[in-house]
Amino acid sequence: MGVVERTVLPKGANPDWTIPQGFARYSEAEHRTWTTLYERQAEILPGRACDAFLHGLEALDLHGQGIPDFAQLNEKLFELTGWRVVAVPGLVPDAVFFEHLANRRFPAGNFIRGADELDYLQEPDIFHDVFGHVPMLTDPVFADYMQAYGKGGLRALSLGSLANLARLYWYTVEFGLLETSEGLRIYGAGIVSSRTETIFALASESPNRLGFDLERVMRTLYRIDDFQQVYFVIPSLQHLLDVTIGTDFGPLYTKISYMPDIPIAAIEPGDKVFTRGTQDYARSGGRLHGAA
Ligand code: HBI
Ligand code: FE
Repeated sequence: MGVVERTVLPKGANPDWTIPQGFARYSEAEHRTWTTLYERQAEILPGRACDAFLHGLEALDLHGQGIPDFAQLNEKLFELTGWRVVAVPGLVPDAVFFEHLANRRFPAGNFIRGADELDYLQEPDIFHDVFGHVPMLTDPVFADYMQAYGKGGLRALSLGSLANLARLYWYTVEFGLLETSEGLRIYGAGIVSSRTETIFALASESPNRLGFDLERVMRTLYRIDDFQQVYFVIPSLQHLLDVTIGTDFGPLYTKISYMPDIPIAAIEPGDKVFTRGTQDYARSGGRLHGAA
């Protein structure tokens, strides 16, 4: 995730960093912020988000009347795929994060962004985590993928190859696109929870859009401070699961450790190119220069 992760267990947190959600403590203003963010996304996601995401949103009844109560949310989510959302104070150490995923628990920040920073925040808040990530966990294939990713993360930590695996998370779970018969659709949480990047990721001529390849993605650098300069496209959620389950990551980590990282905007000879981007947005200075 790139932002500075806390390493000292916060006061009052459990050893696995979970805390009570504190649902009763949310103010009217915080509930209103959720509803505002939800309504903005609900308006633009049909035709842009993939079916699995839209079905998940419906199934979990994240209707937008304020911040969801995890207790109610978990009854529906657990019924569907055995996943639960657990409240945490923010970013948790990688080992803690992977341990939760490996056990079908999704760690979600319990705080929500301020009304003055609706469009962009560095650290994931409850809207990014719950609206962005949780609907996809209602899809059985993606639910299996996220658990496999968690198990892989624990292994990557033991092999010292976390950076490569973090790129896989970044270019799929956070910023992934899916190829469908109606065109490209969004499944990445970082895109689907952002009004501006939801538009940019599918419509802008600036970024590259390339076919997903596990080794390619794990060698590709990423940025955390602005829209992505490349999006990777999977042919199906099943493909992502099959590739992750079917790969022995040990030898792959070793192989790519001898290879150079791939620059963010590069197009490599073996790439399947959906969009050869102009990179105009990044070149013009991106978010910091008001371009979009
Ligand atoms: N902690 N709460 C939380 N949410 C994340 O998405 C998260 C995290 N810790 C580490 C992390 N993500 C990434 O660094 C790993 O996916 C690599
Ligand atoms: Fe996220």
